[in-house]
Amino acid sequence: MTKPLEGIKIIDFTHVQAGPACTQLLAWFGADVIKVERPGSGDVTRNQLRDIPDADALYFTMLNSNKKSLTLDTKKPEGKEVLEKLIRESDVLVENFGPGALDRMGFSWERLNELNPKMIVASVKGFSDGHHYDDLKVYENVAQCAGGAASTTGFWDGPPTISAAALGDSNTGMHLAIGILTALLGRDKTGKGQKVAVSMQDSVLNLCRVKLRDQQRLERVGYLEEYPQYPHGEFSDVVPRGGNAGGGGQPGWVLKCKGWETDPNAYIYFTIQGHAWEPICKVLGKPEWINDPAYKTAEARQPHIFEIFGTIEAWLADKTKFEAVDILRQFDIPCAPVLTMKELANDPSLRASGTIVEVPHKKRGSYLTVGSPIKFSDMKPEVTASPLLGEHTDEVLTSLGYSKQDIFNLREVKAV
Ligand code: CAO
Repeated sequence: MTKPLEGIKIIDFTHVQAGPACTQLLAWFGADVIKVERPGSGDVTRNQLRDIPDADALYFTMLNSNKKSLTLDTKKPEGKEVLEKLIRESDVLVENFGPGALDRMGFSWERLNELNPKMIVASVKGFSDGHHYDDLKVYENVAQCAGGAASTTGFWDGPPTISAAALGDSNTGMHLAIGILTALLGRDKTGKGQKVAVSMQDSVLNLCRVKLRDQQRLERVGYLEEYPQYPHGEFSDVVPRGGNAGGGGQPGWVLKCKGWETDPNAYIYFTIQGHAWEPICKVLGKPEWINDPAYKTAEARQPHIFEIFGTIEAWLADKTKFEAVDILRQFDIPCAPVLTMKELANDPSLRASGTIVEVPHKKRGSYLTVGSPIKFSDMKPEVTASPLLGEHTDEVLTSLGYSKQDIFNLREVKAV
């Protein structure tokens, strides 16, 4: 089966998570992704949090599948020469070095554009160009704080909180992938490459859009009626942390199920969607609430929403999270069990859909990873193992016209 991005050659100058997540996605969809790594060490994540001595860490294998690995010291003149050749015949270069690193290496946007005017140069940085923090190096949690996620996540009586979801890293990589695909479509029309830049702060903020909505509502009316602080608590002039409240017009909360005393994940998320109020009352054995003016509308329920959640928890006390959802799903009530990583890893539906995949690896045996979350009718993205460090160095150099002797010479000067 021909994959849509077949024939697109990508120089993957990325490391850690934000950049690799982007290029991995493009590789799944058929792009020829050549990861350029420093000889001897490679991407730092190969060594981070290893669970098997001498084998690439899961952090690396789970973000670099379907790629080739070329070791190249791009600070040495011989290495730069190889990189220039690669640039001349590639469609995209993706990088997420610290600010200024690519320029210091001698590959500014101007130089890259001169070497290959059709090439798209895609970058992730912590902050956008020209931002007053644009000199900062940034990791995930830094971005979550800078992008508005931390100040709006957690409970009102606790500190700003980081989400486990990689809002700063993988999310930024997904934004970059959209930018690259857009620039490729643009190139079809203009014949020209362009620079695509995504900042981690901007990508986090893009996902916190509704919190910026709330800031404006708060400034206009002084309160936010869907937050737990309403109507009994106080609002300041900034969007507060709302605990587990639903973000829109459907109040919701994380509720205890049978076994919560010993199992920290024996919970469901329960949403009180307006149209499901009648079935909710029937399930709970509270038919009198259906038309009671104190309960009938979302507005009337809000002042005592936690009393309602308490009643639902009493109903949940003798049901596991799975039993509860199996009952509630029959009544069109939006809900889900709080699933652990162990449960997700073994979920038969996720295995069947290719979202959780087991990948054979030369050194590790096999490992689990998250496959493509995007499904297509004409293509099933296949996940293949991440490359060993320098696994494809000879192959890539040969394809660039280097002879065996040339490759030997490059090795002698430690350029590859
Ligand atoms: N050959 C020779 N040198 C190489 C090389 C290669 N193949 N690959 C990288 N290098 C060099 C770079 O040129 C750079 O050198 P100088 O600093 O001397 O110019 C150096 O390696 C390190 O680059 P770095 O600043 O990117 O690395 P770091 O470990 O200090 O910082 C990080 C890591 C992630 C904080 C930084 O890269 C960054 O801020 N990136 C942008 C934001 C980002 O993507 N963060 C998300 C990471 S995922 O959590």
